[in-house]
Amino acid sequence: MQYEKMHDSIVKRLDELSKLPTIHNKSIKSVIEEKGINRRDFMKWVAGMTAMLSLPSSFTPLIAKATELTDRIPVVWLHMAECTGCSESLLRTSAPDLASLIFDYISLEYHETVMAAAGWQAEHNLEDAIEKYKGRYILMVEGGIPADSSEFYLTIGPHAHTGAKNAKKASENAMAIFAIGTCSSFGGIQAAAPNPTNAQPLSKITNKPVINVPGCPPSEVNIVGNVLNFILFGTLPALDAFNRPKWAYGLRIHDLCERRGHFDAGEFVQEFGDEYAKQGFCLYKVGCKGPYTFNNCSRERFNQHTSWPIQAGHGCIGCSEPDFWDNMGPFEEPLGDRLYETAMDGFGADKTADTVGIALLATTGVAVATHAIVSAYKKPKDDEEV
Ligand code: FSX
Ligand code: SF4
Ligand code: F3S
Repeated sequence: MQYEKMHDSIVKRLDELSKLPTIHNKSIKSVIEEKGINRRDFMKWVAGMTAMLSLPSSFTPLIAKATELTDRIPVVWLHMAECTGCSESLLRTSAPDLASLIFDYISLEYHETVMAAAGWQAEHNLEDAIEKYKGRYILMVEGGIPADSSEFYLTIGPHAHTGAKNAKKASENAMAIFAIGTCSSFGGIQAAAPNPTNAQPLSKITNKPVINVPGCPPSEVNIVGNVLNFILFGTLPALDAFNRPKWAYGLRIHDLCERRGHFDAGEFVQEFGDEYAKQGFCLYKVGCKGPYTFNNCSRERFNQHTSWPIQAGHGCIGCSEPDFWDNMGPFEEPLGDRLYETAMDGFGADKTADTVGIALLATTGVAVATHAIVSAYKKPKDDEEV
């Protein structure tokens, strides 16, 4: 019944969206065909997206339609202080997969890395896009934002507007706002102690609601999935204590990790390159922060779903958590039983969940460390030889 109602309201919303003008003369069908991707692969991708958004498979045709309509809602993407890894994650795959093709197809009105314009023209294009699509565009912001008296550490364009000024202005007129990447969500590396430029997350620059899509960088599916989710529902998704969509950040890396069986069996890599590393044992003792990190990397992976940090042999460094540079280090040592605390005190839509979540993390910290210590006494048989 709940799904029936949801289905009907999505159908209605997609019908309304399909009446809006399209910016392409081409359908997504012909765009993907030109790139040599057949309909079957497209539908496979759509089915995967449906599951990722935690929707039943009967919604797959609706997700296909929503994908078709991604060119009806204009997107403005701003760069602040960052490494452009978030855009790279999406656009610079060696053989563009569907997520990046769909991003190409989206009505991207302004994106400094991919647009042809520069200087005066670029600045003009941004003002134009904000004016023309007032109240109708999705704003995506990548990077931390130097604020207050340090605002001038980041200036952009011929008028040397500060990043904070641009972000604030673009936020005021946006229909929905996404902070893409950990820098924009939580400050990221720019905000690491001693935070010399007073870099702040986007949510501290605007009073409007911001959906955080952290990860340094986030995967392309989490970025495109958020656009699709907004197209489907037109409202904010269910968020966790740090305003991250639950469909993407609802579980810990540790919950979905392919090495989890080894963790439970007390089988740990003792140092990088040892015999246990070759056998794919758990990386907790060489610093994995998967038990404290909420993200879906193990399920979605990076580079066309090829691999992810733990598969490549290094522990998770907690890159989608607030203040991970300060709180999760040293990256190659276990967090042990140090309590995990976050500087984002009180920030978030659900304070109760926040308190419970942090208490859970603290308990997990102790439990995980205890497990690792206890299992040190029941090391794998040939441990002495290593
Ligand atoms: Fe870089 Fe984006 Fe990290 Fe930050 O990603 S990958 S430093 S999250 O803002 O460009
Ligand atoms: Fe995987 Fe890390 Fe958990 Fe080990 S500690 S199971 S490597 S997430
Ligand atoms: Fe980041 Fe950990 Fe995923 S380091 S990319 S959250 S595995």
